[in-house]
Amino acid sequence: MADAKVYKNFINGEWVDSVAKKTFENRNPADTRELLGVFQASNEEDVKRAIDAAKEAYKKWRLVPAPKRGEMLFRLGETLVRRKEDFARPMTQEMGKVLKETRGDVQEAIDMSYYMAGEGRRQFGETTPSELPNKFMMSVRMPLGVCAMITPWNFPMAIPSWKLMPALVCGNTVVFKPASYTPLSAYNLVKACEEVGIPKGVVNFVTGSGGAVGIPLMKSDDVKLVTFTGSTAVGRTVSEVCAPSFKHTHLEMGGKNAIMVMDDAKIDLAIEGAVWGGFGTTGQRCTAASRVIVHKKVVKEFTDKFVARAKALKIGNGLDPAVEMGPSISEDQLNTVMEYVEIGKKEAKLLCGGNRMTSGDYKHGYFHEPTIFGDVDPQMRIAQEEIFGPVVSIIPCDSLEQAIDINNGTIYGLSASVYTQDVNKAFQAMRDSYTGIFYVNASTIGAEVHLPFGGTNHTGNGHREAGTAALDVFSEWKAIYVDFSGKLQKAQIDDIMP
Ligand code: UN1
Repeated sequence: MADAKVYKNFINGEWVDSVAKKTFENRNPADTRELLGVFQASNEEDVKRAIDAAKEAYKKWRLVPAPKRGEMLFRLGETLVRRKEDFARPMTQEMGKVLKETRGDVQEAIDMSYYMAGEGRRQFGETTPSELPNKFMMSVRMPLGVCAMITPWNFPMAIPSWKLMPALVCGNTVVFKPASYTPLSAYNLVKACEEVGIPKGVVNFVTGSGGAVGIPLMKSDDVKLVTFTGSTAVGRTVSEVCAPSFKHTHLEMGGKNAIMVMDDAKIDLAIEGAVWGGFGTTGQRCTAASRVIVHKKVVKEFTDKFVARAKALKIGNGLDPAVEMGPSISEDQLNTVMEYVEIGKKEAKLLCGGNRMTSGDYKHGYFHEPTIFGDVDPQMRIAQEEIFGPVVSIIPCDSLEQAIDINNGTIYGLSASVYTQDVNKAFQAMRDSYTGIFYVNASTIGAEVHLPFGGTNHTGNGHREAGTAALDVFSEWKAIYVDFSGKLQKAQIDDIMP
């Protein structure tokens, strides 16, 4: 601990210690002997200072022309491109996912920077004819003010960027509380904002727990919007704490996503998708494919090949280029995985995996074998509840209609996919799956930044991030009427027909 780097909060353009001078450690989940840094365990007073700074900075930032704000985001994108490798490696160290994936995570932040930079010159409103003569009508987007961002550890730079870039281009200022497991990637993003000259107070960064930092953000009258990505349980708290003041909330929560494999599917392709969707990011994506619904005619072939692939996956430290799957993020998360494996063993048939890995170097990390259950009934707990780990359930089905019913039969609705060669079936599945994202002949993961991202039911609260949909979260519409007739005109009342 003596020589670990100490990282500070960023408030009003200054790097500062937390008021209480308390800190917490950031360790590598693949090898907990490795201490990556020490971060500020902030409290309500730190939060207040950050909000005050953001409120003050908002006065000027909202008046900076949007194309100029966009240019700053473009420069931020350029910086992230240059530093991609510098940011991907520490992300693998603090989060555990393999280097290819952390490069992708930084890339998603780059994509979002460039995309939202362009919105600096769009943010289109509408003009429309008035029912009265000599009257002009238009709608414009206006910023909200101070936005609080509470972000998860599974996409330590990508998800913050989904929130930060649209918030900034719309003219808001932000207080950013990152997940305590991945504060280093968040720090790197904020540092890049500082480097490209985003004015002081526009982006503030406060690390610490949900209780000490998150709750005061949600309760502050000066915060206009809380944007949160994380578990459905915490999302409910955000919703409840923000409700009394009618604060805007944007919530992205759990998923229990399914791949549907029809009897005419290209089975090997579907297996590639199931391996990537189920075990990529160690199953720790809200878009992970934790259910595979397979037509009975092909379920045996699919299962045999899928299990063989899972058993062959190379597990380890994500910095090793040969490794395909890293650890779980924490002891707690690993315990959750192991509890669900125990539940699964009672409910269904364990086909492979099922154990924590403790031999050799594994014993210093939170590693778990890729695990597959077969003959799973759609109502079983392992098929209903989000596990957020490398555990996949195979659910046999008789038809596309039944597969779609099973797909729709959870409390979530983020992402789903179908593998079929029949265009009619593909369109039917696209239409009838009640999810925010749908794929044909691809896995449940791989959303790009320029289409809306989010889900139905308990996955979200009706909002979407990314794409132009994000602008609807981070701005409010203002309808403007300009009467240049020089006289009182009454809408809905004056009869102007000759
Ligand atoms: C998440 O799962 O939390 O589509 C985000 C994907 C990624 C983003 C995932 N582009 O899987």
